Amino acid sequence: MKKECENCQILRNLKNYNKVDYTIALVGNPNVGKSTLFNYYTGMSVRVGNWPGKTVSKIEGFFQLKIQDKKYVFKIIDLPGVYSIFSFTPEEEVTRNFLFLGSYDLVIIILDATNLEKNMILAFQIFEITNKVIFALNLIDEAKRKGIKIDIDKFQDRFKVPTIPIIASTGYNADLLIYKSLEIIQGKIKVDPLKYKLPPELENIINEIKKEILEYYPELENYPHLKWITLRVLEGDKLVIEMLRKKVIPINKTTKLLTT
Ligand SMILES: Nc1nc2c(ncn2[C@@H]2O[C@H](COP(=O)(O)OP(=O)(O)OP(=O)(O)O)[C@@H](O)[C@H]2O)c(=O)[nH]1
Ligand SMILES: [Mg+2]
Repeated sequence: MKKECENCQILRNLKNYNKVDYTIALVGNPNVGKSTLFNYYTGMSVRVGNWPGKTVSKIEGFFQLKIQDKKYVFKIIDLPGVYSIFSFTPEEEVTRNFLFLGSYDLVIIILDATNLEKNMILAFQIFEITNKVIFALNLIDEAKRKGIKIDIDKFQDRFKVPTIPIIASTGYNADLLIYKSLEIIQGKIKVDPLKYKLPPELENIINEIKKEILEYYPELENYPHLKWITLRVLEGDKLVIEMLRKKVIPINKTTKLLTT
């Protein structure tokens, strides 16, 4: 089969560049290979190892994707591994705050192909924040070794998210992953991930809270994170409640991120 980005090339160890074209964030459960992929792209050597919780803060690096005579500079952000973004642990707070308040063009959700079901919990939480996502199905060498077969076409149809099987430790398909990411960022591929449905009683409660929020803070009328914020209020999320109270939600910044 002819590879889609036959003429793609990742240029790492970037020294000279004028500006960053796009920012990509790596998000996923602990120990799924985020830092391994980050090191592959950037030529850096942040800590990797076979135990969870190695990355505890946000780390930035840079690389280029060359397609024939075009070059794109990417900033890539390695985030701490988390099982959820409900902000209980310091790692969750770093990742959650970045997704909610940070600037980025796309989130690469890294999934462990040997442990897909568990990984999807976080994926659904990310879908609530942004549509600009792609799945990197990592550790497919391990999955193969364990006899796990994944039908990629069925998988991406089911969750409505483009999915690229990769091996972060060898760089297999890492160029294709960025090529597809670029197509999503540039709007050539539209992504609208499957969202989970809440029970009608809960939807009613959410709508009531939403109304109250809008009465106090009408600027949020067309804010795409409004439902996400409302759910956080329902949970008693201190940061979100405080930001609402002070009316300091970064409306413009995140609006850009959400429209696909
Ligand atoms: N066989 C195989 N091993 C991999 C692959 N990707 C990563 N690994 C290994 O998986 C382990 C975890 O990788 P990390 O990159 O540290 O994972 P992480 O997601 O950054 O982990 P945290 O920072 O703890 O969340 C390391 O031992 C890697 O060498 C892969 O595609 N195949
Ligand atoms: Mg890491």
